[in-house]
Amino acid sequence: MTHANREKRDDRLRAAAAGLSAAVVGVGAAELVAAIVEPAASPFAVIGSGLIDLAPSWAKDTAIALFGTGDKVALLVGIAIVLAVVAALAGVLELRRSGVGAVILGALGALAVVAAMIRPGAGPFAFLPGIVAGLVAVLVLQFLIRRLRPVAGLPVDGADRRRFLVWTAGAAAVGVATLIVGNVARGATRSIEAVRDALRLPSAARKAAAVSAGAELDILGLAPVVTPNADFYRIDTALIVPRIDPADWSLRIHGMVDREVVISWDELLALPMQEADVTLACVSNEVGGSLIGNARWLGHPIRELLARAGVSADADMVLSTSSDGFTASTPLEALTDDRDSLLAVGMNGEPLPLEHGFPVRMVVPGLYGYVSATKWVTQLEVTRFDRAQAYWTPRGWSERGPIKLQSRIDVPRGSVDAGETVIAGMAWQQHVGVEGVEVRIDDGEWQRAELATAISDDTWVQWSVPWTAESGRHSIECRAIGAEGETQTPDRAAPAPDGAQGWHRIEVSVGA
Ligand SMILES: Nc1nc2c(c(=O)[nH]1)N[C@H]1C(S)=C(S)[C@@H](COP(=O)(O)O)O[C@H]1N2
Ligand SMILES: [Mo]
Repeated sequence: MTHANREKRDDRLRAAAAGLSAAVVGVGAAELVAAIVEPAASPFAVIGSGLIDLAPSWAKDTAIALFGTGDKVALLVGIAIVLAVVAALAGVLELRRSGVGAVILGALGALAVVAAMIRPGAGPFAFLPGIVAGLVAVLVLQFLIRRLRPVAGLPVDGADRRRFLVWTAGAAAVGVATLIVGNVARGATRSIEAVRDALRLPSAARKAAAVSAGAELDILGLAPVVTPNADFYRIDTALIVPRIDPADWSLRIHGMVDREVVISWDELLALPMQEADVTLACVSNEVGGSLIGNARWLGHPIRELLARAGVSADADMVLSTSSDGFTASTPLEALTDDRDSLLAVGMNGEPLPLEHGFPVRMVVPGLYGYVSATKWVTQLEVTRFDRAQAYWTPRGWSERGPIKLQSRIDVPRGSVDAGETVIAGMAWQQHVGVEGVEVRIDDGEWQRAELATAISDDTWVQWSVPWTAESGRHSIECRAIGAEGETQTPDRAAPAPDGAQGWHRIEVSVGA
């Protein structure tokens, strides 16, 4: 390679570094501005949320399959990688022709502005972080690239290139520092956590019976029958957890009603509260998966509030909306019959954790979360299935989502010593109930498992079978029997469109 060619290639690398550095400064400045004016308008958050909303159901399922509940982190890392590549390219192009790289970075800023402004619940300053990101990145890019160009006919020399490097590294360092400050600043606005911590929830007028001692088999490796809040699965489209001050929260019930009802936090808490043990399950849960959990919820029956509004006889659905624009379509009868459908404020004796819908969410026994369990709920529109669609319906999921009869093996897992051991797991069909579980080893005879005492028909139930394990490899399968006598179907189905099905089968190796 000739000297001139090598210089050219090195300058391209420098220009790429300048592009990267400009992007880091732009993003850092935007995060800082977002932390001050509107945390939810951070360019990363709004572009990520936009991608989540655009994603077809197969993409969502693939993301959950690959990354589990780490899918959001994976998305943010993905965006960062794409941004880095595009910014480096913008640097190289800017060196070749002034203005080209600037247009690219400016366009990225514009994208962030649009994504921020079309978010449901966008505030008046939602446009600002994106504008700041674009402007700062363009100015820094042009400043740095100018340093790589001959001035007044004098070629760029070694000293110029060293100065360029210092500027580029310096800018990147400033960018990283602002990024850190911006994120710390966002974390420092902990006021909602403080409000939550200070809350005292009213005690229940209708308490749930104490969980019977027979409900918990206490087997190592078996899921506990009541899931601690910290271990409760989290699934939602919210890249940034909504932060709602209860003082600002209200719920509006409208649509096909005799009179609109608006209820504030204080009004809600003054109503009689009820406890209910309900197992929530995600429609995306694979056979044997862990997107399911059980909690004791505290809330006011939704039925009572709907009665207050007076529901039209033609209505057959309630479209619930969250503060961040998610919607769920719940069959009206699931909210008006005698089941414990709650407007919940408490989870396992605490106010709802922020990620689980603080201050108020819906909990409906018997339906998958995507059609019933709206977190951060702010509106209930009484309507009809032929008039309105919920978030996941046009994305390939059924408009109705009753929970399927399912069972899962939790232990043993992987390998076990030969001799006396135990096979144990969970079974569920909320609001129907489970009558039994059967297990078979190496495709042998089905044997009946011992069922723990179910907390209620609205919760999952533990089961176990003693097993004398002989060394070698074995397969274990389970199937549940529903309270109405039907056996869990062996026919496999993927989660989309209305929930996975099939028997859970595991392989274990038994050591000598
Ligand atoms: N606001 C809002 N509520 C939501 C969702 C969402 O994306 N946004 N996802 C639903 C889905 S798909 C499920 S499975 C449950 C999960 O509730 P959890 O995260 O408390 O376990 O919340 C439901 N409520
Ligand atoms: Mo879900």
